[in-house]
Amino acid sequence: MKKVILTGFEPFLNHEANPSELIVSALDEKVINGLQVKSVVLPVSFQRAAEIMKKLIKEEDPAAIVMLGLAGKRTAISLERIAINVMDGPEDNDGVVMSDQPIHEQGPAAYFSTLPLREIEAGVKEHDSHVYVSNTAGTYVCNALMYETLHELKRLEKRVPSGFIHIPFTKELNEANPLTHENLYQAITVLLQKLSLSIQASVSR
Ligand code: PCA
Repeated sequence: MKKVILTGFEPFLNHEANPSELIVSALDEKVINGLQVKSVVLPVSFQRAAEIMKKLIKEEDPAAIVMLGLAGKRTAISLERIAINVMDGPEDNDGVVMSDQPIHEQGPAAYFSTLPLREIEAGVKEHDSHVYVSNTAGTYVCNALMYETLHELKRLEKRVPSGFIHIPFTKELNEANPLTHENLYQAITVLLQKLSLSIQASVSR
């Protein structure tokens, strides 16, 4: 069966929980439209997250990669369009601080997501309006993971749809927010359904 790698992140900085960890854990081993979910919770580490992802790509031979992370200041699901070649931000969970560093010295300025973003957006919107295509994944570990993943897939000439989705804190974790854990679980399920349909369509073309 075709496999999708679904990653989330551990808590970081002063956050007690990371909703991306909770969502990917709840979806582990589910089969969605013939796509088997392999969930992995990554450390919020510039170095280790990328290393684990490269190992997963090699060992799991995925048909798609969907990475989730928390954007604590946002209230909607952000389908990230682009990852840029910059690391900058607060210290990661290894205590490492990156300031205006390139991820790959000789790498391109940016990579675009290869997920069918508009199809996913339309699918999720049928259930919930809190979703949009975002033009910045920031410059912290999430952006770096997206960049490293797309860079590695390019290096291996592996054409599998891959990209990053930022999710907000659930209502359970921040009462002011509109989306509950159940809402986010449903939205990511719809996203995986759309992705599976898009993979099937590209195989039969
Ligand atoms: N969000 C952070 C890193 C881990 C996470 O869940 C980010 O947006 O970079």
